[in-house]
Amino acid sequence: PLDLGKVQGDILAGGLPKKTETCYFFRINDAYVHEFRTQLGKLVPLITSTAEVINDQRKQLAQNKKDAAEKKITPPHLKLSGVNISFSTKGLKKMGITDEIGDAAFDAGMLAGAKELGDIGTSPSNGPFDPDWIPAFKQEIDGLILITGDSYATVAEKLAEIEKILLVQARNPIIHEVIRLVGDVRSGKEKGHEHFGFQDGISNPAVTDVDANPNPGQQVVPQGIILLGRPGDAPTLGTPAAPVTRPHWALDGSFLSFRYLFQLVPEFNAFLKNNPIPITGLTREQGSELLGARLVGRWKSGAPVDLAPLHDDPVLGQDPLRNNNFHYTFPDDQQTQTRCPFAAHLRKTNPRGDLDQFGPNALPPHRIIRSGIAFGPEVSAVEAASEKTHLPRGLLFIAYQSNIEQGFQFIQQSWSNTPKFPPRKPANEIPGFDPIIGQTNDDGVRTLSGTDPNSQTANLKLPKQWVVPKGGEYFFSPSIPALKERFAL
Ligand code: N7H
Repeated sequence: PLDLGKVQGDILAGGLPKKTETCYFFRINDAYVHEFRTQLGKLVPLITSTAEVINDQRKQLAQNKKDAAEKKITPPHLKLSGVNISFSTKGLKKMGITDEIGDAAFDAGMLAGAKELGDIGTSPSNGPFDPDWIPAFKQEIDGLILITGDSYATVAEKLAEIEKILLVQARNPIIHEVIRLVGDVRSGKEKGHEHFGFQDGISNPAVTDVDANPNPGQQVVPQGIILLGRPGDAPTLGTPAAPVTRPHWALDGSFLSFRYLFQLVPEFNAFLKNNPIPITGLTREQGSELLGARLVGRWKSGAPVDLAPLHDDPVLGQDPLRNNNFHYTFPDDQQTQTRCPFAAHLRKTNPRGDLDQFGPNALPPHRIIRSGIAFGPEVSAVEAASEKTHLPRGLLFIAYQSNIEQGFQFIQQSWSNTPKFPPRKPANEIPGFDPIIGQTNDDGVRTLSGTDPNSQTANLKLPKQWVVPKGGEYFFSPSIPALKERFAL
């Protein structure tokens, strides 16, 4: 049976505790690969397991109860932190770990697949597609260390310990920092909301025998959808007749898809302002708010439009017993877009009942566990007034899955970027692009249909992008025993 003490802590059960998170991308110094592997053994005790995460969650709950009982106005927060480590295909090769892991997308790396992901870029006649990414993500990145915590001080302390072990400040450092990205949970009433203003982190699948009490409507997936080597895991290489078997050290690891996504918030807000949905009884402002909700599939509070089609319902948005209990199967939603556009971000990335016609096994392989965090400052008064982004902000997107082609890559390419998806719709109806992350790097224009419930076949023309990918990579997050016994020397 699965031992949660062996699985890295960001993957399951809600992930590492994070008010702030540092993503530290590194390259192993070519001359010190052996030293890296010996020092890795000293790093392992710092790695946080899922069992520790669950324990910390219990502590936090108990503390909250105590604070409430003592009526503390500003309770002292618990000092919580977490560390995880993962490796790119380049990192594994560099360490001499060359067994076939069984995932073609991982082996190729994200840069090689950027064109197929729809990222914007140029195609020089004499070379490969060159996406508009920042230079750091076009360099060799061997690994990613995630450091999370309740404060910058806690993260800085942990990072200093790690840098000491890897001699980062020494004359001959064992690793080089390629880039460091810092994400922060937004504050005040925007806590837990991403930068467009919507509550995030509501819907992740539950995992068999890990999440004991799934919420109503929350899909339960076999462990192998997220963890390699567990029931339900299916490598992408090999054939059904001759399947690839994972190396023993892959057991209980997971692939981490990282995307550095900028969000054009003032531009998004201006579009909503200029295109309110005209509904009798709604003000222009309410019409704009409704458009935002129908593009995402949830209101800013988290309330799903499938359950709250015309007005936000913040109580529903915050109620875990109800806010995932919908399937796009109301009679007025199966063949129409009365409640939710077919191409809304939520419906594209988890079509729920739209795939019922293909049986119960159609959806689970495409579920991922999202564990990202917002980065960048709040929109300034100048940006809001000029309706133009000046300061970088967005999402450090992290998703876990056992199969990248079926997980992140499939959702982005075959669903969000594919106008004819999802399939349950009237003949000839084209749902269009996922308005949040759907993208195309040919000259195509992005549209989606059904934003206006009273004019469902009308197509709304969208700007080229509101979410701009600036980099990313695929990593493998090994089990803690694998780190000790196979990766460290
Ligand atoms: Fe998305 N957003 O603010 O619009 N996402 N997402 N996402 N996303 C979700 O239900 C957002 C991105 C998924 O189970 C919510 O937990 C933004 C990528 C999936 O019903 C919101 C960005 C991919 C779900 C957003 C972004 C996905 C989901 C509602 C980029 C995969 C669960 C919160 C900057 C390729 C769907 C919730 C379900 C939910 C937003 C990226 C996938 C508000 C701004 C790249 C599977």
